[in-house]
Amino acid sequence: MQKRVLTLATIGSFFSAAALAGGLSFMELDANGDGVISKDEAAGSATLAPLFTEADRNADGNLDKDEFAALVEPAEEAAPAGK
Ligand SMILES: [Ca+2]
Ligand SMILES: [Ca+2]
Repeated sequence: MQKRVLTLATIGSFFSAAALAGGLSFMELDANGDGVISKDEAAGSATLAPLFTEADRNADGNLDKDEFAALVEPAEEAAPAGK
């Protein structure tokens, strides 16, 4: 089960993952409003579920807002400067 999730996350490149996740809303995904997206909450999203393991950078089983932001927003430093 875990292995399958990892494989799916690995197949999608980081950038396509970010593009996919761009349509996600943290508040919608955080169903119980505790400020983090648990694995169970992520499982409710066909888009986020396969990305969860990759997105959970500190591997605590929850996506906090920083981890979620890193997933949905491609690295800012890669964007052209000025606007
Ligand atoms: Ca939650
Ligand atoms: Ca985490």
